Amino acid sequence: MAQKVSLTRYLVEQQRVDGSIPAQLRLLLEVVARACKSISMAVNKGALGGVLGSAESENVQGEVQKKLDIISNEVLIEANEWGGHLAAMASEEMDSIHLVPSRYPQGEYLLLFDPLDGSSNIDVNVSIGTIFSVLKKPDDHPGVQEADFLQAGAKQVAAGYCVYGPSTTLVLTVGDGVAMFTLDREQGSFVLTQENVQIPADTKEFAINMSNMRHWDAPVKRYVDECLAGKDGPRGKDFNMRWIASMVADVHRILTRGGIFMYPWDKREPEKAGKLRLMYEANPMAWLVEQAGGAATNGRQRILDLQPAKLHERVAVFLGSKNEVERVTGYHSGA
Ligand code: AHM
Ligand code: MG
Repeated sequence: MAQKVSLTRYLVEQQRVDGSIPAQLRLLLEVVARACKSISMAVNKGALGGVLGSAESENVQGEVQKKLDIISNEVLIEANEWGGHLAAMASEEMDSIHLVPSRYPQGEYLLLFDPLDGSSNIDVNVSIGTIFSVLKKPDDHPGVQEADFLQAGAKQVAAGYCVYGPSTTLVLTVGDGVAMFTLDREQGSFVLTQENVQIPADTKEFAINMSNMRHWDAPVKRYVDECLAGKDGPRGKDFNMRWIASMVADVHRILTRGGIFMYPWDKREPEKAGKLRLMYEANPMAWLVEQAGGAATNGRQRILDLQPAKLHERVAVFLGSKNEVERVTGYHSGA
């Protein structure tokens, strides 16, 4: 029987082969994976752990926080504070950046995360997840400021997510393809279950919240109308639709069997570029998708090229199978 490769062994071997994972980054990824393991345990306990329901508070985006949003945020902060690999962290659940306390050594990396994505699915026992993005702190000045985080997604040095579904799966890129690890609960470790993940360029499956259709822009409406027209329409084929309302789970499906995920700008809140956040939702997912041969745009530009102006900036998202993302992006430019 082939030997199981743990996340630790995978990272050590990657570090040896091409030096793509410096020691501090390896520690960071192991710490994030450990935190995800704890979050997975808390999620798994559900009502028995007293972790369901609202925390009766709001985050900086004005969204009501669930108990598990707060617990997951704390788990990630506590796990990452003391290792010496980080300079600071930023989270969907915190207004401003969180510096590593001065009693601990400062590292060279910046970590951003959405501690528990898909919050509306927590209490109904549907897949949710943690999304993370790693940047290098600019080394031209001492200390850390929020401005240090405002780097384009193309500058990420690692990105990934952990989906808490029927099984817990960690998906990772350090810029050398995408690897998936499944949590072996008996062993307590993540085991490599897929390497070199590839998204097919074509698909017959789209994901979008159809209830917002009347608020969409014309190019999005055109794209979805053509999918819905099926065999008899201009696309000449029938499409299937999925919408889990957890980006992590929708992206996981796309990395597994292809598809296109869309959360476009819409007229409900026209001053916002979209619902999803650029730095800790769209950027890490866009990089994973590109690393798996897919594409990710905001309808006009490649997501990874966007220069963030603020930490909690929002963005429209079209990602997944390359030919479909290029088609809907083309519709935005009048093609
Ligand atoms: P969250 O980070 O507060 O959970 O919000 C992000 C989630 C995504 O996971 C998902 O794609 C989207 O919101 C679902 O939105 P909607 O409820 O509008 O369908
Ligand atoms: Mg989220």
